[in-house]
Amino acid sequence: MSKYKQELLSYLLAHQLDYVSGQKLAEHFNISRTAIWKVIESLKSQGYQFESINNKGYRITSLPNHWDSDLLSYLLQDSIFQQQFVFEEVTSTQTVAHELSMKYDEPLIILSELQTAGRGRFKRPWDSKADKGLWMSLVMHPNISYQQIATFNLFMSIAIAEAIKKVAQLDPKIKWPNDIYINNKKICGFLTEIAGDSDGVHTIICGIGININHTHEDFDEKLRQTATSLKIESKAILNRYTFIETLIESIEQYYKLFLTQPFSEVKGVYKSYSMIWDRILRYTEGDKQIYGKAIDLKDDGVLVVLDDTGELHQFISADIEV
Ligand code: BTX
Repeated sequence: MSKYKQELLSYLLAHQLDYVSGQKLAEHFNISRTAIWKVIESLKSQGYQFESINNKGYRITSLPNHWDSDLLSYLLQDSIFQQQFVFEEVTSTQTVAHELSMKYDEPLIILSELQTAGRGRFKRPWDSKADKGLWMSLVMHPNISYQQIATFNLFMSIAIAEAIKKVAQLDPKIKWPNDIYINNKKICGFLTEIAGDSDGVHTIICGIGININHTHEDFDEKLRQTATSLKIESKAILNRYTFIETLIESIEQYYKLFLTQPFSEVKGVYKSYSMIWDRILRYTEGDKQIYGKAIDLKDDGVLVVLDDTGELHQFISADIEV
């Protein structure tokens, strides 16, 4: 792709409401109109759509659905994630993120169209079809204690739920500790891995999987019973760039809060999204299994569950059957 692609794309996106003539672009970039035309043709082949009117010029009318690192870097230019890595296929963005986190000190985004070995917690497989979802790992370098990391997932859950609500006008629910559901089906799972030393946690690698444009048929028979997507729920195809822009903004907002505020500050918001509150559910952690009702979420992230004999149980992470 032409070396002018990123600059021309940024210019056209910044003037998305106006038509920009080939002549004006040629003068602005000091290249020929033929060179401009070639870049535009190549953008079209990548899935960008243009409206072009004689004497007026070009206007971008639609963004591609495929991940394009130039477009991402334009949309995320004000974000803390200035380094983005986009792949067609990886085993798992988590694995790539671990490797890259050793080389870079700044926050990173790793995205892939397809994961061949996407993973959930306890090495459970995460279904990651090409072009359908958002399979992403974020690398952040905080300077926090091991104790503080316990509430990270709580802040991230709110960030993801709020982005889904804002973009798709749906009613997402948080399933503690690391899932988002809509209408009792899982739309998102995320997992947090950390690296640290005797001073505390220096790296967080948060892997987020969100089903965006899946139809029922895109899930295998078993997942069809338990999984859903933004498209299935909102009955509309969502542009993944619109979603990622809002998601990253929301994550940054809650990441800042996580670094500066105790969980108690957002506990009310968290509880308003929670789907496990005051319901008798099955909790499994290792060998332990109980039926009970979640009655409190402490400031250190511990979930307190009351079982039917009146005994209290504390969980730091558990599988909950809803
Ligand atoms: P989890 O262990 O809570 O959820 C895994 C379980 O969710 C699976 O056992 C299966 O039942 C179900 N499942 C698998 N795929 C899907 C799907 N696409 N939609 C809904 N349900 C599904 C949750 O783990 C954490 C998942 C994180 C995935 C991201 S994707 C980017 C990053 N890279 C990577 O390898 N993992 C993370």
